[in-house]
Amino acid sequence: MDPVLNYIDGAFMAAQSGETLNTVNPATGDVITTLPRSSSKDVETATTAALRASSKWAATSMVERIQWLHRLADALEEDHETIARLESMDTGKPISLARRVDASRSVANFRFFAEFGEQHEEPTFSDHGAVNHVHRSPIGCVGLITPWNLPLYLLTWKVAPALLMGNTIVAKPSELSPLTAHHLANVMQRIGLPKGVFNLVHGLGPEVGQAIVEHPQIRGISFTGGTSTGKIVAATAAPMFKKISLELGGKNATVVLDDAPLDEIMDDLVRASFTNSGQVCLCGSRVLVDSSIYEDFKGRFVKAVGKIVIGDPTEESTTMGTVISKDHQQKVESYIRLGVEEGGKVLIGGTSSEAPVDNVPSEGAFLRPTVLEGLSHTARTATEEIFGPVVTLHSFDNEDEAVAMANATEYGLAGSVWTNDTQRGHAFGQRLDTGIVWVNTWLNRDLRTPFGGVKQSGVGREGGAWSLNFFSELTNICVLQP
Ligand code: TXE
Repeated sequence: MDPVLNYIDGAFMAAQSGETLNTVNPATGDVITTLPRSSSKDVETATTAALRASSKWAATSMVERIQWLHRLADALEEDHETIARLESMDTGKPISLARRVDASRSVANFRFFAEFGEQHEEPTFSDHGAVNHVHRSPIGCVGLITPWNLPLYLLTWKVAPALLMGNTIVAKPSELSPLTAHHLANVMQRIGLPKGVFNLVHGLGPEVGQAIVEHPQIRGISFTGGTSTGKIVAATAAPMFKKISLELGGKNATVVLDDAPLDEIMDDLVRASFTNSGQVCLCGSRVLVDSSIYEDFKGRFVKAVGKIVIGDPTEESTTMGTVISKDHQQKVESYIRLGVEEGGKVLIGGTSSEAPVDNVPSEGAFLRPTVLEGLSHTARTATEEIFGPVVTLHSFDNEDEAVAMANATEYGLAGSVWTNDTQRGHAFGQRLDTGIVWVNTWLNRDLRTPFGGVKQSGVGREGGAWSLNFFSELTNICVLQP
């Protein structure tokens, strides 16, 4: 495969240093291709290009920018299968998932913000003989830094509103999953998006990401990734008074109340626990079950987890592929071992040596879905983000105890509650210290809604008007009426 290159000022180029990194197929351990190991010099070149393009792009009308978003959605739609295959190869996720989630949502992100932009009207406020007009202008040049779990999905989730609001972009995808960002740059060039509006700089976080965050002329930073990295990003950006959006880690609770219809929800609960090998910040990694139904639930859940088809991500029948890398496989396995050390019992799965996946290369970062029970809800395994196919089961005796357990981590991103009574579920959801709660569903996404977390799960919200507000500056113009 051709090398991945930086995309700066409408042209593809290597890092000025000439240095490269390898991107690896996690299912085989094979090197797919190389990507630039860029530095602050490349970030400087990209930022200069973005600044040069800034005033002309800001002067385009919303109608023109909406047309560009539609063109991007159309182009990604044409490339849907290519994008799915690239994403699956780069991350080890099953091709079926890459089609259904990554490729489809990347198209939807551009389509949604185009349509949202068409419908959006700025409010006016009249009082004291005056009319107040809210005037929206771009931040200018923004930095977008994104992770490896949903590479194009999370990059386009930021690119679409940033462009809609008239900003120019310096983006940095994870060094572990550069392929689809590179494809997006190819699409940008193919459809003729004005040069300098979108720039892509590949490389290591502390070298390229850090350079973006600390660049004085990149005035807004939208970051999705780990909480520990988010702290570094925040510490750098805050004293520079940059706008900052942080979508970080999570340790989400799936709460099964005593009246939950177990016959109907098991597949959804497995999906909520193990989608993308548990590498979705919204996955439920702790399952809290009313003690009166715990044993019945446990048997059904373990049986349903046993039906997951683990294997070659290119096979249509595969429903779980690998985790992102051998390093991450080892991190996740260390938590499985910790879970046992902390008193947990493995009900299904285990480390790759204890529960090897059949008929896959040993170089592949495969891990079976693992369920542990018997752990305190305050154990490290039950409170630290693992970000892999590992779930802990816990029981509670009443709703107050379930709320206390669900809120007992330093994270606060998402949660779900399962019950026969939706009003009971809605009331329960209001007691969870999270940014998102699903009742009898999971990953049900209306893109107009606020998306984000509290505590160590981040700062700010993305989605609909929240994205427009992040990626623009507001001026209130008060006009005294004659
Ligand atoms: O995130 P990182 P990764 C969590 C999950 C996962 C952990 C690490 O726990 O195990 O984060 O995942 C760039 N300045 N989530 O490695 O390291 C980095 O190059 C600026 C939850 O993806 O935070 C990449 O492009 N940038 C999350 C991006 O930050 C830096 C989804 C994310 O990398 C940097 C993914 C620095 N100093 C992981 N260091 C979610 N909430 O969805 C790294 N980067």
